[in-house]
Amino acid sequence: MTTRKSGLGRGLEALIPSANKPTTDLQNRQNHGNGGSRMFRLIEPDGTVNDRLPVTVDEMKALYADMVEARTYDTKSMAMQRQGRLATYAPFHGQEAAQVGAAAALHDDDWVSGTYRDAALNWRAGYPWELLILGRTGDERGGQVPDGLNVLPPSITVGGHMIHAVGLGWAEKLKGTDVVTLTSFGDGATSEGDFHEAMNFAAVFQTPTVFFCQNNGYAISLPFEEQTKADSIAVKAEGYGMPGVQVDGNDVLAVLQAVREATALARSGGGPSLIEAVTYRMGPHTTADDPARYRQEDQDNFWGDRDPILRVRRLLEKQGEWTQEWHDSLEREASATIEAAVEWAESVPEPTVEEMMGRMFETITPPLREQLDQAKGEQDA
Ligand SMILES: Cc1ncc(C[n+]2csc(CCOP(=O)(O)OP(=O)(O)O)c2C)c(N)n1
Ligand SMILES: [Mg+2]
Repeated sequence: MTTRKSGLGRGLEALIPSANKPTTDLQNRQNHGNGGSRMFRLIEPDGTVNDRLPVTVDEMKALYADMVEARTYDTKSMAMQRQGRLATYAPFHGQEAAQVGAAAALHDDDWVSGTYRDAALNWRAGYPWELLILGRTGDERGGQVPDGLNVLPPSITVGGHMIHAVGLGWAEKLKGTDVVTLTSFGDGATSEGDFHEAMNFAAVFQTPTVFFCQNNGYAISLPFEEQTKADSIAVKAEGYGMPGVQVDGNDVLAVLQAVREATALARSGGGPSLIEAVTYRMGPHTTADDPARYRQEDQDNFWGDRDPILRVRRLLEKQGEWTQEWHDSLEREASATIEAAVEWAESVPEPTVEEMMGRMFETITPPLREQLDQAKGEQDA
């Protein structure tokens, strides 16, 4: 699974009856749904498996390697931000399974429209580390998507990109292709009007859109239970007339399987669906945040034991497929890859003011022209 691949699943409905039942379980709500019997899961936190796995052992190991590489990027980015080499950074530590699993289910030409926290999703969907890092250094050329790659630049505006995703899906439907769009967003984004508009439009027009919510428990400091009075994000699908399913977002195979089924449904003309991947943001909201001010250590410990990489390691260990040497070699390779990408990004010459201001419009607007002249004047002075 080195490129985006997908397989046919059972049809998303198979997962829905249990997932959509409302829950009154207090513990479930405190853990924003995790641990509940209604959640679709293939790998238990201790590494035991519930069902036939949808991948081969080699594919499982490739997903593990991808998650290790993604975490290496995340750790390096945090360190670089502290060194003043990157602008504000939004870590995805803890959400690797959700992002890698979702991307692994896509076809090469499917659209991906995600957020500032979706670097692993975008990378696994084909966006080079080099450009992701360049973008974080503050150079907007990092947001210039390579030709032929159907990945949108990350949306900083919470929720706005879901509407773009629906439009892209609608366009693909009108063109008669079987390309689908996956849009990734957080629990907080479901309180935006854009979420409602996107979900409603997608359902009414039956666009091939997969709404992929990474419910990581928080919108900055606001916990899930203060975000919504619904029992889950997944149940909201029903109000729009589309299937919804809650999956264990720290189980890479459950995510892969759910996204495969949702994309298969969309590809075959079955319209949109909503997947809630229940996960946990292990780090701060961004490098500008201090989570110690609003959450407890035991919460972090609870989720630390549910680490998505550790879970696959436990599974592979049970099958005699994990060794420390293998893991160390993956980390070494990942570090070399990320270091090379950093070196490239830091060697790119700074853009000129003409480049910075000349990209937005074919013909530069008068206010921009004025700013450009002023900037050039200051440069020459
Ligand atoms: C429209 C809009 N409102 C507010 C913000 C400020 N803001 C940035 S991230 C964020 C929280 C989003 O939480 P969630 O959707 O759960 O995503 P997460 O950060 O947890 O991945 C907010 C309110 C914004 N960027 N855009
Ligand atoms: Mg969140």
